[in-house]
Parts: sequence; structure tokens; C-alpha cells
Amino acid sequence: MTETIESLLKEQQEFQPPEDFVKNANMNDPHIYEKAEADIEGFWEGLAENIDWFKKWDTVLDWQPPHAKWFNGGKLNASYNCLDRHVLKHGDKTALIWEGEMENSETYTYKELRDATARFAAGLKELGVKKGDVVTIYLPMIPEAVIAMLACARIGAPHSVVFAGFSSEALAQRVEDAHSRFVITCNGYFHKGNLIQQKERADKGLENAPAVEKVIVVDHAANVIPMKKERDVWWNDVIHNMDSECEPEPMDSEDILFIMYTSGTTGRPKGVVHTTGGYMVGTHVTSNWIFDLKDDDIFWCTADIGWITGHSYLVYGPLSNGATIVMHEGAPDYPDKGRFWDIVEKYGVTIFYTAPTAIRTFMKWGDEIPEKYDLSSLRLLGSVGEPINPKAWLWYYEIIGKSKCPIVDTWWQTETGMIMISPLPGITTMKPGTATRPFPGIKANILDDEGNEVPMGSGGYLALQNPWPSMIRTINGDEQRFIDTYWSKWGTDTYLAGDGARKDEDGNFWILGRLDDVIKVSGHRLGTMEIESALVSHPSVAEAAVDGKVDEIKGEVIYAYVILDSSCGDSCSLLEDELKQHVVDEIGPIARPKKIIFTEELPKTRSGKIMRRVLKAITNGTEIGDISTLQDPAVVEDLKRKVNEIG
Ligand code: 6R9
Repeated sequence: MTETIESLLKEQQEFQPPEDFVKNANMNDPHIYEKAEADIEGFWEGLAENIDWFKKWDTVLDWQPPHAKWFNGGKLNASYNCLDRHVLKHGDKTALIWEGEMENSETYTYKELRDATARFAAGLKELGVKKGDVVTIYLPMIPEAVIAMLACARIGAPHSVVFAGFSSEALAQRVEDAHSRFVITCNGYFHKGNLIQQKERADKGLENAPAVEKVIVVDHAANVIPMKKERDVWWNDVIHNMDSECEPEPMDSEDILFIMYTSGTTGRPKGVVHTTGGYMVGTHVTSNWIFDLKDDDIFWCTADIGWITGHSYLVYGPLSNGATIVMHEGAPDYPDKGRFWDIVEKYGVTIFYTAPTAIRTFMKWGDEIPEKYDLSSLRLLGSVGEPINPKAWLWYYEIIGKSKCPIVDTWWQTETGMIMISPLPGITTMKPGTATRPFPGIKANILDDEGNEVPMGSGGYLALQNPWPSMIRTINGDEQRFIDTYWSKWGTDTYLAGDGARKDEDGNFWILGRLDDVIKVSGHRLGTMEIESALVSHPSVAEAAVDGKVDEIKGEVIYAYVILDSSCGDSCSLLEDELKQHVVDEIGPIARPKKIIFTEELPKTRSGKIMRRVLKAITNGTEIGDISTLQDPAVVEDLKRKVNEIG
């Protein structure tokens, strides 16, 4: 009992950034918020000066809701900003420290990374990749992934990174949607000591993508693989004989830098389009102010480059700041549960950015693991991907940060490109569990269905009411979906984030989680309908409904309700495994349902729509509410009983 009270009191507790931190912070002017608000365009224009432009912009912002053009007329190159401009100043500074799964490592100075990038960029050109061609990158966490991204940026070929853990099917779908004729993959990689046959997986997917002309293969795991004549070429042969003088292509500010596929409310993932100038300005300044990057920092963002966090805060943001980044291939528990802290100690990591699901896992493993390591180099901690519960926040603060590192709880999305709500570590009073307040220049609010601000403390829809430089420009090939998804609830000038939130009396934003059919499993964003379409593609499944169940460690786990074509009788448990595997094959291991519940009926309205609200209550054992509009209210009791039985 006393422990509960104590922890409740702690949750109310406020934490001030340490004095030293405040004094030296890159941004410590508490009036920055009002200053930005007084002249938002001027604010962003000033920040754009931190990026090197081959030609300055004509206009800061051209806003025709919901279409924004930032720094229009300006010309720049993202790879130049991440590499060349630092080489001019300190080419020998370490840019990238790569720590492999097998405890092997590599480092690249800025000059080495620039040269490797330019060489590969020249090789891409030689293969026929032209400005505007989308290049799909299907690589694990290896240096070549960063080099490939930057090489694409260098020649103006938008990249589309597909998470290496995604299945063949998922790869094929994304390659096709992006009309990508070039794919970069590797022969294999290791995950927890097991060899993953990446090329085999890519080949299988590419059977369904005949338009692909070239597949570049990194030899990472030395496993022998078949190479398809004419189509496949080794990375080393691509760079062979190339010199490192491939000039960065001057890109228009609004030219596409990359496409990133993410989950939405339909079965089909959407290709979020980001452009060059605004994205670079946004990720540069947020890296600088929120992560307080200094010349001697060692910055480790644990996100995979297959997600937006890996794009913005492993690659573009920190490298455009000339920082030293750590990239880790592998899992936090391989070869043992101290792996992350071992890396922090080994490289003297100063800034560490990870997800709440990882923090909760470390917490479960016990304090004695991190306590074995010297974590004294750490000076700032970050969290991203889902709400961090106060208990996990406090653990992170005390056990990892030794009560001396500010924590930045950063709320943002694939679509926003950059962090939107977060403490500024040299200014903000922290409260465990809240991402605190919008970044200067960002206008966030909590609205009701009609678009009115909700009373203080009430829950509502999180909305963004100003354009920002790194905002999504469109959904690849589906402009209507772009408008319908984000800009239709209240009008084309207000962005619907999809999250619920509330604001407290200090103006802090508390994110309550998604209000749509998106779920977050271990910080990975998945669409319930994506998993449903995977399930119904199995010959025995007639219908499926998927839901997220709240989970202490993973945030949410997947519950799938399945109606079969015919009864599975005694072989239900066999089929359960088969269906789980089927989802893994269709999407990837991150989408594996935790439980499959076989049923005869789903909670549907009379018009046949699944009532998600009711399903959510069944899955989570919460108050069901009004079910009078259900076709067959008896199904609720039946499903509740089944869910109860499996615990
Ligand atoms: C960066 C990223 C976006 C969704 C977002 C929200 C959740 C992210 C959060 C958070 C609470 C935070 N989310 N950060 N919720 N607190 N600090 O995760 O992008 O994969 O597109 O997911 O993640 O629900 O809407 P993405």
C-alpha cells in the first residue's frame, strides 16, 4: 500500500533539468516559444540558415491547405548536408560507430562515410538509377543501409526503406506501390545468433514485382546465395572502380527525399512522402535542441532504419548536425541482457534514445543488469513510439540516468517527420508520463468532433493547426487518401493526428493512444486491417477482426478473432499456430498475433460493420457500453467468455 502511495506521489512529481545542463544547453531561452509564435515563418526561416543551400529559397512558406511548400525555390542536397559540409571542417571526426550482432564493429569518419556514399552513388548512376527513381532499401542495421540512403539522396533518387524484418509479401507490396525498379538487399544477417536468409526472402517477394530491373546485394553474412543473371549484382562490384567524387545533385527544396510506408486504417500501407528542404530543417533543429547535440556527444538512437525514427534521428538529424552516431545490429538480449549497457559503456554513449517497450523490458529484467555497467557517460535520455508510463519513466530516470539526465519524451509520427511535442531539456520542467509541450512554432491542440477546443483536462483529438517544415506532403499515388485521412475532419487547415490526448493545467500534453485502427506493438506501428487482410488470405478463414490488448511490456499485443470456413474441431490448436505463422509470412514476425480466438460471429452493427469499440472492450475486459445497435448482442457474452478463458 505505502509503495503505491509513494509511487502515486512520485508520478505527480516534477523534475527540473540540472543547473549545469541548463547553463550549457543548445536552447535555454524560455521565451523561445513566444518568439516563435510571434513570427512563425521568420522563426523557421532563421533555422533554415543552419542548413547549407546551393541556392536560397524564394519563399519560406506557400500554404494552400493542406498543401505546403517550404523554402520553395531553394536548392540543396541532404547528403551534402549530412556529410560533405562536415568533411570540410573535420573530416577525421567519427561519424558512425557500427556495432555488429557478433560484437564486431566498424567506424567511419565523416570523410570515410562521405567517400563510401559518393562511391556507391556513382555506382547507382552507372547502373542506370536516375534522379526521381525510387530505390527500395531492404537492409538490416548495417552501415551499408546508411550509405545507401545517403547515396540515393546524393543523386536525387528517393529511397523507400522497407524494414528488414518485413516479409516477402510486404516487400513486394511496397516495391510495387512505389514503382521501384531498384532494390538493395543483402545475402543474410544474424538475429540472436541465427542466420536470416534475407536474399531468399527478397527473391520470393520480387517474383511478384517483375518491374524490378536491378537488385544490389551486400555480402554481409557470407552465406552463399543464388544470383539472378542480369538482375542481381554484388554491392562490391557496384562500387568497384568508382571514384569518390560523385557530386551531390542540387535538389529543389520540394523534391522528394524519401517515401516511408506506414500503417493506416485500411489493409494497404500508405507511402508517406517527405521532401528535402523542410525535412532537413525540421530534423536538424529538433536534433540540436531536443537532443542537445554537442561536438563531443556520442548519440545512440536504437530505432531501426526501417522506421521513421531511424530516418530522422539515426541518420538525417544527427548527421546534419555533424554528430557521432552509434548504430547497433541485433537485439537487446543477445548475447545477454546487458547488451545495450555494454554498448553504452564501450563507446561512452552520452545521449540514448529508445522506446518505452524496451525500457519496460529492461525494468522487468532487473536493476542488477544495468548496475553492472558504467553508465556515467550518459547525460540525456529519450523516449519515443508510445506513451511512457510514469513507473517506467521513473525507472529510466533513476536506474539508467542516475537521476542526473533529463528525459525527453518525444511525441511525433511518420507523417510529421520530426518531433512535435517534447521537453526542451534545458528549459522544460519534466513530469513523468507527459511529452510536455509542442516544439516552438508548432501549434497543437485538443479538439472535439466539431473542432472546438475541449475544456482543460478533458480528452479529445490531438490536432495540429499550423503547417511545419517536415510535414507529410502526400501519400504516394493516393492524394485523396492523404486529404481524407488527415485533413477532412475539421477542414483542410487542421491536421488530425489520430491520437487521443488531454492537456493539464500547466499546458502539458498527455497522449492517450490511438483513436483509429492503428495499434502499437512493442512500438511498431501496425494496422488492424492489415493483419485482418493477412488472415483472410488464408484459405480456411472466412472473416477476421483484429484488436490490440493492453500489455504491460509491449504496450499492446494482437488478439485476432477468426471465423473459419468450416469448424476446426479438434485441430483448432494446430490451426491456431498455422494462422499465426501465416500472418508472419504475410507481414513479418512483429505482426504475429498473440492469441487467436475462433468464433462463429463478430460484434457487428445491423449494416454489417464490426463495432471496434465493442471489440476493444471485449479484448481488454473493460465496460462494454451500449450494444443496442448490434446485430446479435449475444455474441458479446460469448466472446467475453472466450477471452476470459484464455486469460
Ligand atoms: C515516431 C513514431 C506514431 C504513433 C503516434 C502515437 C505513438 C509516438 C509517442 C507516442 C505517446 C510518445 N507515439 N511517440 N505516443 N508518446 N512519445 O513512433 O512514429 O511509427 O508513425 O507512430 O506512435 O500513437 O501517433 P510512428
